Amino acid sequence: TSYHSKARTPVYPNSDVERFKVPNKKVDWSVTYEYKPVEYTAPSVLKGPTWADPDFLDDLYKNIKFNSLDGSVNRKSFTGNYEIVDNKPQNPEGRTGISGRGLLGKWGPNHAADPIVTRWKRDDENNTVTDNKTKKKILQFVAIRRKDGDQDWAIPGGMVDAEETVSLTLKREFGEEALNTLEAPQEEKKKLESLLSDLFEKEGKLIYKGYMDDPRNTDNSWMETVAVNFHDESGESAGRLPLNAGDDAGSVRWMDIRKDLNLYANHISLLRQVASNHDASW
Ligand code: RP5
Ligand code: MG
Ligand code: MG
Repeated sequence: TSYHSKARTPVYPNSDVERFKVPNKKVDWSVTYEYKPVEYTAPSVLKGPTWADPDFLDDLYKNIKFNSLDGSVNRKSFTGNYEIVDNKPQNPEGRTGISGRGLLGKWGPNHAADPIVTRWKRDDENNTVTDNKTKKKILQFVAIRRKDGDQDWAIPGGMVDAEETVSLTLKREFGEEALNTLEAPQEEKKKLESLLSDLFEKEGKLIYKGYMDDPRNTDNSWMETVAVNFHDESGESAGRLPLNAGDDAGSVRWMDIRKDLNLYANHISLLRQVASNHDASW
């Protein structure tokens, strides 16, 4: 297994900060290593937007309740209790070459949700399409192209806002990034809202809950996600959504799921699970 490799990409996203090199064998905190991580918290985070925690040197830092539900912020990790070392949360997956928060607002876990909306690939006659090699039907998911970092294609996920339930985040982020609900005119907004409700009211299938190997992760801040699959078997509901990129998405489209896709973070492993659940081509 090669966990936590995006969290060690040499140059930190949206910056020219180079991570201290961490070879595979030195990722684990229990392995001794002459380790001097580079301290980095992005200026956008240090500015103190509402979604960001106080800085380490701020008096308010002491009020943060790690490993618990801290007011409206969930600081629990899906990985279990994380260590607090020198008063800072320690990445449960190991070293990343950077200390501080980088682009992430929260010390410790930063919770996100990933809606994986799928349909079967169909030809002009509306018949499902089978892959020549695997002899299995090809599944498609709604992919967005991120505007940050390497502008990778990704699942249209996003951060769980304060006071928000994960199921609301799934629906809201899909709306913002794949349907551009934020910029839709009032009338249009209502229509999109009802399409979204149809799709997200049926219970999705939980794909994953846990640590996400994200290029923004640091030794003290990391992404965790809940990924849920919403599948349109007939292709007549989600399959016909009016895709329109918005917010953090530069483009959006239906993308064939295949094992050689090069996607953001560790999104490919979520799709592997989805393909397997549907016995789709992989
Ligand atoms: C990834 O970052 C998650 O899997 C999710 O897709 C995404 C959330 O961050 P933003 O899209 O809000 O930047 O780790
Ligand atoms: Mg978003
Ligand atoms: Mg997003």
